[in-house]
Amino acid sequence: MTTISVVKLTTLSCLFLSAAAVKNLPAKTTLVSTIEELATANTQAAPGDTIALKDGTYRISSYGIAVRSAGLTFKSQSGIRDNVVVSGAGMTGDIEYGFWVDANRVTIRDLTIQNVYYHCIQTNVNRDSLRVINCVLRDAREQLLKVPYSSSVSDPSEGGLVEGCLFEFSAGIASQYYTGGIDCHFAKNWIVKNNVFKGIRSPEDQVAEHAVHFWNNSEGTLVENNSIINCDRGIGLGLGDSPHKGGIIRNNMIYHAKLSGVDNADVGIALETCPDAKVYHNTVFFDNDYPNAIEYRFAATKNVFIVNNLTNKTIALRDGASANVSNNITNAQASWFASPATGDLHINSNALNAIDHGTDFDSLMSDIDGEPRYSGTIDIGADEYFASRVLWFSPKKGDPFGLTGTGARRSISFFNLSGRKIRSLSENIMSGCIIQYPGKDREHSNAAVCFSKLRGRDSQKP
Ligand SMILES: [Ca+2]
Ligand SMILES: [Ca+2]
Ligand SMILES: [Ca+2]
Repeated sequence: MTTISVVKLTTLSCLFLSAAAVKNLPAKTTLVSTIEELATANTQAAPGDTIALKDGTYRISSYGIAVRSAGLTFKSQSGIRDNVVVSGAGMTGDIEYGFWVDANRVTIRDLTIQNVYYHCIQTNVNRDSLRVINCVLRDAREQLLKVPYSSSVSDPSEGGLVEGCLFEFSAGIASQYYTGGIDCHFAKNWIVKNNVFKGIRSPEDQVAEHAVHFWNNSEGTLVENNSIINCDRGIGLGLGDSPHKGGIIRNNMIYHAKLSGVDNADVGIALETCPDAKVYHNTVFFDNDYPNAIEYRFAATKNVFIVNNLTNKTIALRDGASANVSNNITNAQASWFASPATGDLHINSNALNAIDHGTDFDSLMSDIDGEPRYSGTIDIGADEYFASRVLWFSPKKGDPFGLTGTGARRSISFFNLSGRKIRSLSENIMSGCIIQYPGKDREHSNAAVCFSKLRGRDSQKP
């Protein structure tokens, strides 16, 4: 019998990504266990090679690891990022970078990179298709990841991906104000997804840069499914008169506590000189006194959509901007969330104003967890709430399911991976009974079973 239970859902996007990641297999893999072996392998690597680091600490002896061959991959052999630490000499030490990337299509994954003077990772200008996946970037004196700008180069840094990483300061605060998480100039079509940012904060009077910031003629950035906790500023596209064009900010959770000591708490999401952007399905909750969760600023910011966001602060027009602002909630309560103090802004059954009150927008099919959103029952904010969890499976006709939980009326629906409903049982189904999959044998190879949300009064006591 297949028992319905709490299951961590594999995201739709991950399923598709893993298929795409199969191509471009590396030409050669070199295994290293010391910083000297790493330096030699890096010097001798041919384009497309992989350098795999055994578990341990790799203390950089000068400058940083300069990557000059296209298509190289640096990764831990174990795949466990905490077990392989690439380290400088501290935030005031003489090691400037973790990785200095001066080549296209470089991948850095499953590593910890920390304790450097400038940046854990910096690219040269116009270096395309950088991928930073499942890394920890910690304790740099300036921004943790940097893409720079040069007035003499007219081709942007394109197609970068930063996914599944942790950006943080081990003290919970930076060493000086001129810092940030990801700081990208003149970048085009980057994706920043499924990352966690903690304590990107200034200890001085001036506010730090954002956890995620794209500006200086950047374009088309997608920022989704990130958690941003106690950072001075959350996500910024553009700054002042330095523009960003287009871009999507969606499914992010941004929390800022009321902190003791220095606290430059500022905005959660900022569009500045940023036309044609879309900001939707974000959750921003502040326990501090900053009045605005989302700001759109300056006259060049127009044709912008701000939809289905869940906040406890204002969505603020500033300095002559214009936007289509609709179907947001700006009076969210702490009791609606799983654990605001730790930045967990998943909603619970108290969030009745948010649950199923979202609108269809931009064909978004999933939430911050990768759980599906279905037209007609879309929640406002980053999290789609399910009274019961969802299970993906490949059902055969007659497969039995036992329902757990306390007795309440439920209906049950079956969806395919595209989110289309393929079967449903709408009669009263009581907990403890056994139901059978109603479809044909192996009719759908990747179907999902989903208990529909309980309606009305019942929804408060599932
Ligand atoms: Ca380029
Ligand atoms: Ca819903
Ligand atoms: Ca969810």
